[in-house]
Amino acid sequence: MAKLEVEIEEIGEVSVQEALSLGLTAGDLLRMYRKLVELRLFENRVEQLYLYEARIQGTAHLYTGEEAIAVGVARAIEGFGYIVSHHRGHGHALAMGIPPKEVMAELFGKETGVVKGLGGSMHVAIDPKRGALWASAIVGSGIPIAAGAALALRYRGERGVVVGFFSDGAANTGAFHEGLNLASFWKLPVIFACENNQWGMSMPARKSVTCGRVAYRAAAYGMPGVIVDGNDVLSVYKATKEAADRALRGGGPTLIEFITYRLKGHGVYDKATYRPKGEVEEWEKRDPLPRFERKLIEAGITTEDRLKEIRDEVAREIEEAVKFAEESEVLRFDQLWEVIYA
Ligand SMILES: Cc1ncc(C[n+]2csc(CCOP(=O)(O)OP(=O)(O)O)c2C)c(N)n1
Ligand SMILES: [Mg+2]
Repeated sequence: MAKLEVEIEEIGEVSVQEALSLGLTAGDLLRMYRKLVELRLFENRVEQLYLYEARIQGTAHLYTGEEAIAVGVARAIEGFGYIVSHHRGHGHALAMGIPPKEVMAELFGKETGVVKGLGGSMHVAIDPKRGALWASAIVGSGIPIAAGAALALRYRGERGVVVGFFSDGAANTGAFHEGLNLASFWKLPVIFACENNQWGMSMPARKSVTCGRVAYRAAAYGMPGVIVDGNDVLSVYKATKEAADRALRGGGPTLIEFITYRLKGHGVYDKATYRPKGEVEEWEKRDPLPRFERKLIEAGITTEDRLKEIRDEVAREIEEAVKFAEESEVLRFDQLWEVIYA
């Protein structure tokens, strides 16, 4: 009988020492910490604005708990990378360098928002000049789009890599299989970045991913599969850098499964009572922020006082973003003509 070989690389926790040997500087590590804080405090504030202050309408899917993925990926592809995002994209947008005030204004539906207030929470990670190509709330739809963008890079002769973000639920859509197969067939410079946050709405990934691990599916499409500690920003960086280097060398796509956890409900209004007792507490012990703080202090990169200063600075920046968003105007009705393409 023929046998399918499934060889999966696993990347566990990466030390500060190893990260420095991979080319990151102490300054880079602190900038990554600042970004992690920006993503976390942004989402904390957004939750408040929706749930307790009722200052934003609609809904939002928070990235809380998954920050290490966006931050590690964005750092690893800085200068040559593009991303395709999805419905949980606030973190992707901020990690790619879209200013918090523009993301916040988009949530408020204001013309100063990333897409003029016309897209809202599920379309904040769209800013091509910063490498954020596209975001769609249609689950899985970004996967073949990421492959298509990588094909465009090939056609233009541009040196670059596209990262397509999606989560465990999306790995069960037809678009996933179509996108991976085509990318492998054409050896495209794309990284399929599965943020396995353990849940697709109220469906646990342990049930829906029938072969156990999303990364195993890489074998079916003849590409490397990697399982990564998605709550360790340095592991995320290392895995993404390896995959990006391979793609730039013409080695084709990689499927990376980042193991993480959605610390909040599916959307801001979901209390997630379907989760087993104790699960959140277990994952809180692996929260990417305190973990990175401990590593930085233990490695002598910084002090608790400096980290607190960073957190305070970022908190002020988020408050300014809220003020900016509130004081901005909505797009005028007659300006709508400017954004109609067909
Ligand atoms: C094609 C499609 N089917 C269903 C939905 C409704 N829906 C929105 S988010 C979601 C769950 C997605 O789970 P996952 O891919 O794990 O992403 P996560 O929410 O965990 O980030 C579903 C079913 C949708 N938006 N698009
Ligand atoms: Mg999920």
